[in-house]
Amino acid sequence: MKKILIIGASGQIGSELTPFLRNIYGSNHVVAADCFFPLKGELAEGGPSCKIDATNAQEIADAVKKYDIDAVFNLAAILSAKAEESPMLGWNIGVGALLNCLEVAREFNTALFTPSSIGAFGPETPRMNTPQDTIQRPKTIYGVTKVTGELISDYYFQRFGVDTRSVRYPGIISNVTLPGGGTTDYAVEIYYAAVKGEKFYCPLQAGTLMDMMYMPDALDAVVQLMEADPSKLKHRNSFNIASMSFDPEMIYTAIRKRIPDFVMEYKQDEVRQRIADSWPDSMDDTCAREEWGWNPNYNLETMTDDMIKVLREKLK
Ligand code: VAH
Repeated sequence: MKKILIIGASGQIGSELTPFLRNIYGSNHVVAADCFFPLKGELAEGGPSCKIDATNAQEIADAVKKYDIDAVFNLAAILSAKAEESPMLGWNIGVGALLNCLEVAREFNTALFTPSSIGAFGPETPRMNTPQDTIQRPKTIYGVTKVTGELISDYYFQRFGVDTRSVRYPGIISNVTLPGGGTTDYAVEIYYAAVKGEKFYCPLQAGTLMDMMYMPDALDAVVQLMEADPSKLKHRNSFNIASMSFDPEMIYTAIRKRIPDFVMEYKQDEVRQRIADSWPDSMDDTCAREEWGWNPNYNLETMTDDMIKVLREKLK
């Protein structure tokens, strides 16, 4: 990869992936794009940026030509809980933007990364040690867009040779952008409440296990996969990747070890609970480890140390 375009740069992943890739590939080699424009802070000041509405294929094509792009990161999506409020918006962004990116990648011979998610699985999927290749019948529009995305991206690879690659992200925990309508976002909100000294009302019930991942590992995964030797890839869209699995009680306990007076109560959110109950408890990521060397660094304890340290600095 030499010249990279990040679509959806101001989202949860994009806002950290952009500076991360600029550090590796050079500030002027990573173009940050979003429909919310102008961008702010480091996204705008740290390198080139442009306005792209990912549902407009011409805007994507114009940027690929203007900046001589050889790799596109399509991060445009409406997250799971929010998409249930507007299913057609979830579909139009999740699939419409991807189809535009696939056509541009085919025409201009760029590589294309589009994240999938544990949301691509459903209640019929084996919950523990979810296999790489298994049944996928998600019950959310978000999950339907992710399965569609995986299938159409594999098709563009097989039919047109487009270099499409993807990972099934667990819930990503980060300390830069505030949560945006995801089912796993309670695991971000809880740290903010704890550091601010506020009681936290958890929207999911005890025992709701889900795969989770700290943002630094999520960023490493993207570069490792996109830089992987294509001849070693038996899969492409999309790899299971996992690092930790926890429920609300486990993260609450980890935080109270560091902030003993932190209090959490349960206040169930029906929509998020229904979604979380349909997702795996833990995924098997052997294929990612064997095919491109996936190997996460963070666990619940080390992530909690870092989240509290960074948020104490950020919120003081
Ligand atoms: C969501 N954070 O909750 C996203 C993610 C695995 C979950 O896709 O919708």
